[in-house]
Amino acid sequence: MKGGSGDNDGNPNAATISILQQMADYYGQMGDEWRVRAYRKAIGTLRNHHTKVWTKEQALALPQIGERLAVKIEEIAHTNRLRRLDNAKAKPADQILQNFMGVYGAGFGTASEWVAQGYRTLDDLLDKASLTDNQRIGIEHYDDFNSRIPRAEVEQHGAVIRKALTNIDPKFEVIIGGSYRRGKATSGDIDCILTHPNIDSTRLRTIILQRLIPTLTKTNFLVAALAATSRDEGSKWHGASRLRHSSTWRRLDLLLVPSDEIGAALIYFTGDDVFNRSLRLLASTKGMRLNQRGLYRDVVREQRGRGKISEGVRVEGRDERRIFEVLGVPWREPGDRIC
Ligand code: DCP
Ligand code: MG
Ligand code: MN
Repeated sequence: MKGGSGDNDGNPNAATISILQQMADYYGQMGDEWRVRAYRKAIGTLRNHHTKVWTKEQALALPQIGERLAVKIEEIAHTNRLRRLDNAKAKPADQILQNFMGVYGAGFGTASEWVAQGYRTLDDLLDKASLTDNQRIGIEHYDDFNSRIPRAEVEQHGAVIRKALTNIDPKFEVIIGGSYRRGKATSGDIDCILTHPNIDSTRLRTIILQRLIPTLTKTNFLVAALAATSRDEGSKWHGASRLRHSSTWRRLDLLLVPSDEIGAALIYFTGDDVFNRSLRLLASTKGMRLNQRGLYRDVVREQRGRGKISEGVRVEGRDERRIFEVLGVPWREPGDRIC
């Protein structure tokens, strides 16, 4: 219930009334009718009062205003705001932001924009916001994408991909990485490395994009394609998959890796992300560079800034253990790769 601000015009306590009204609205949303009544009474009193109320004592002298409200009235009169209201406003906004950040593909920036545009719920977004196709998918499958996937189901998704891929060529290999490889009981998504002993990255990409993805889309296993990238860091495909007889969509990430990079890719895709960052940092302190394609030596960096003059020479890419060795780090089982 909004207090019409118009009828407070000219009232010396208009600013105070407006803030008290916002508190009343807030408690109304919380279902705290007792406080709503207390605020309404105080507001009524102030509406009928024709001098500005500055102090707690002045407020207490008026009818229908108790100790706690009197303190608040004094705070508002002197600061033009009420910390309690700021808190009340901040908290839900924060929760909305958290909620929006759970939409696949929406980071802090997008989520903040949605909040700033006044959207409060996922339904608001679906009804009113202008969304990309992928954002719409992320919202429509919000609960699916934010629920954990049991190991057994992760394996079933992996098996579907393995079957389709070995149908194309029996030498293909599918390794499930991410939190699954670290031994977690449940995963946030399914991270699959696809590799072949003698197919290079370009042809790998062609086969996956032109044969595997269309095949698995036709059988309704793949239900959404969310992103495909091909950069220095390697080829990735992000999408969603669904098991037959299940209506739950799962987030699926594919990483396409030629065999001479498989060791570095395994390290990268096993994580966790913090472990990866610390390993990369360690490499750089030793004049080396680690990325998802390999470990490089003789990297020459600019004096200032982070630019590189020489990319360096790749010393290892194929052998996961050997990368640890060259780095001088004792081998860590995937399950121990957390910082
Ligand atoms: N990765 C990384 N840095 C990132 C994101 C990912 O190094 N910013 C690497 C490490 C992760 C792996 O990729 O372990 C897979 O990324 P996920 O986001 O799928 O993370 P996890 O599989 O570790 O956890 P979850 O169960 O949430 O999927
Ligand atoms: Mg994962
Ligand atoms: Mn992932």
